[in-house]
Amino acid sequence: MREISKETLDALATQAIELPSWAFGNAGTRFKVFTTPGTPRTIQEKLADAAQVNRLTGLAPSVALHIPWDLVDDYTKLSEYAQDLGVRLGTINSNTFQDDAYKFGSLTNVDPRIRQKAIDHHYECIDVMHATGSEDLKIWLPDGTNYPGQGDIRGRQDRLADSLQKIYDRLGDEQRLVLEYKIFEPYFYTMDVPDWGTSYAHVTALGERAFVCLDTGHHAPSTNIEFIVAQLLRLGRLGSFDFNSRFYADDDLIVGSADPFQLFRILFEVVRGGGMEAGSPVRFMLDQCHNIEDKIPGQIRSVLNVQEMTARALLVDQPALRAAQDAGDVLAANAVFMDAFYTDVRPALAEWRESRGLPADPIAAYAKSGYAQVIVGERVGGTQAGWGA
Ligand code: LRH
Ligand code: MN
Ligand code: MN
Repeated sequence: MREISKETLDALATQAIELPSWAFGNAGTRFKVFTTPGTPRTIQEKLADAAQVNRLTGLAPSVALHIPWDLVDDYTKLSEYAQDLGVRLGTINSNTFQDDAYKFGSLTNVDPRIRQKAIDHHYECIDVMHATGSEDLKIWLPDGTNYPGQGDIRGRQDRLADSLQKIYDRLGDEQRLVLEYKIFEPYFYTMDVPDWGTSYAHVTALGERAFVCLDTGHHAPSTNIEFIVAQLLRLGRLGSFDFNSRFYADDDLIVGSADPFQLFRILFEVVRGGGMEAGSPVRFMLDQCHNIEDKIPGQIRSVLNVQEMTARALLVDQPALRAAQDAGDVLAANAVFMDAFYTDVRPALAEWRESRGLPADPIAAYAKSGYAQVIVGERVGGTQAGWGA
């Protein structure tokens, strides 16, 4: 068993995991969306719930917004509201997947007026970022085709490059563009940004402040995600993670629930590639939906899963690993790696949390806090937020 060193705890103390505002609404599947009593009706209520996660874990100081799901008149005021709750507004996610105009594409559309409409939407997102002080504009592009021959694959890439450049050029000096990829869905033959290579090609063409976003649910089954992490870190273009778990497709389940070992392997490459170091461009975010489980404890469980696997990744004895690798000692190298993975860090982390004035068991503390009962009592009337509002 390896001890958790002071350096490991210091590294963990700097970890921040952004929460998605949409995780607090009723969402999770294209089939039955089960409602939960106490679900937020407004972005302010979503922020209040997110603040509970941060208060109990110390791990989630910011909340990502989706525009227009989280539309308000005054984002400066919303930002102040968040600050009063002890959190801040983070990544602004654009949305071109709910508008009739985008049936045949948004930033890739053959019609220049529709492309301009999509570009203008991103300009509005950048305005929001100026008001909120957000650093990242995240673009997940829903564009694609369903049938061979339906669209000109090459032409769509050319139009995409042109649209992205117009958006990138509008960013402030401190702002970044993060381009998320996804293998399929909503289209099933081609997606215009289906993989990390396509995202990488576009972001490198744009400039230094453009990065790739890796959503862990957006790959073909059995893709070696940690390899992609290592490569993007090596190239200096890994901008952010959307963490979640999947068994089949884009399942958006609690991160680390389906395959904790994969999360460990990913976080090991993050550590190995300097992604935990000060000044690293890598940001952690959750992108999850909670359909059958309670949302606030679901988010608490998620950030703790990331923290626990990061602790295990930091525990890998890197000099011993390197020595075994260099000596060609396959089994010794694997043993060093597995030793860290099998180390139960939970008791040590619970103690450490208490030493920092946090509850040893944040999920139990949430259950005891009575917050769930308060929001169930208070949030009556109005319309509960769902995926999309
Ligand atoms: C697309 C996606 C993307 C969206 C979010 C709601 O599947 O992962 O990040 O913004 O879901
Ligand atoms: Mn995502
Ligand atoms: Mn997704």
